[in-house]
Amino acid sequence: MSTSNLKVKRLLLTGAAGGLGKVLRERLRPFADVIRVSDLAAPAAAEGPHEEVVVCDLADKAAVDALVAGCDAIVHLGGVSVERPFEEILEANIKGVFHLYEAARRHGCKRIVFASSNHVIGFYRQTEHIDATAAKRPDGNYGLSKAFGEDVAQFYYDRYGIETVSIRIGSSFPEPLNRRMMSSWLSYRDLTNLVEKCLFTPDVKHTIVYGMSANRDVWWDNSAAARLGFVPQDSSEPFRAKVEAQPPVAADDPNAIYQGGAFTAQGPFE
Ligand code: NAI
Ligand code: 15L
Repeated sequence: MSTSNLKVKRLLLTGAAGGLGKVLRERLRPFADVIRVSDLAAPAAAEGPHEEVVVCDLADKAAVDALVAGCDAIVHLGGVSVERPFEEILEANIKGVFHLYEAARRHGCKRIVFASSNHVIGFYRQTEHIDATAAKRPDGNYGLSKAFGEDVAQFYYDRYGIETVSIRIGSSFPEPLNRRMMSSWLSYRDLTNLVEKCLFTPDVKHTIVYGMSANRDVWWDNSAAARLGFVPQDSSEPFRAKVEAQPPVAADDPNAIYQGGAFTAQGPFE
């Protein structure tokens, strides 16, 4: 179905001071009367009455409760976005996602778009082709936290009817930075279009999709995203010559073996 012209009254965007948060703060503007932008690090000041800025630590249950009050939908980007010691991941990503869903339950917020990650399935090899129903194979503390987030989303749908689309984002940057990202890259335009579909497609229950553009060589069957009406417009192909001018990657480098690349070899931290 067409989701154009649909609008949320008040949309909460967490992680708004981060890389993708800054992008989506601008690009989601047409899809909400008011966007409440939030982060632990102070986001830029509100640009007008269509924005509300709230500094909030996702690990703080009471603060998250107040943050979610009055919001009709949430795009949840906030949290630690790289591999880190468990204690850091625990606060931002494990407690954080739980606080968010609890607040959504208390305040009757019925739609969440959760920024999950390819690191939920990072230990699959780049020679394997999987869809979103494949068993999870997290590649570290960070991947484990995103796997937990997806399970929280499923539970809050089954128990309370809160709908979520979990996007296992590949690599969303202005351009692919290395050979691995030729497969995992998601352009900002495709990210925005996908988030729009995740916000407005009816009856998504808990759906898991991959966040990738129409790249040439892919590891993921993204038919679940296609069912939401997502049609990627971009591809990593225009960047191939630039990326392949980089020094070759050794055959035993995790970046050449695993879908999760270097994340599979980080840690332990003590
Ligand atoms: P980022 O690290 O630039 O942004 C994350 C934001 O979360 C930061 O501004 C940070 O201050 C905030 N944050 C961290 N701990 C917090 C806490 N306790 N309370 C409140 N805010 C906190 O990451 P990026 O690239 O913008 O990613 C956004 C989301 O998408 C993250 O959840 C990340 O895990 C996910 N993702 C991103 C990918 C990418 O390629 N950019 C790939 C896969 C997943
Ligand atoms: C992620 O989950 C990270 O948040 C991002 O910074 C990239 O490292 C990305 O995965 C990736 O796998 O390229």
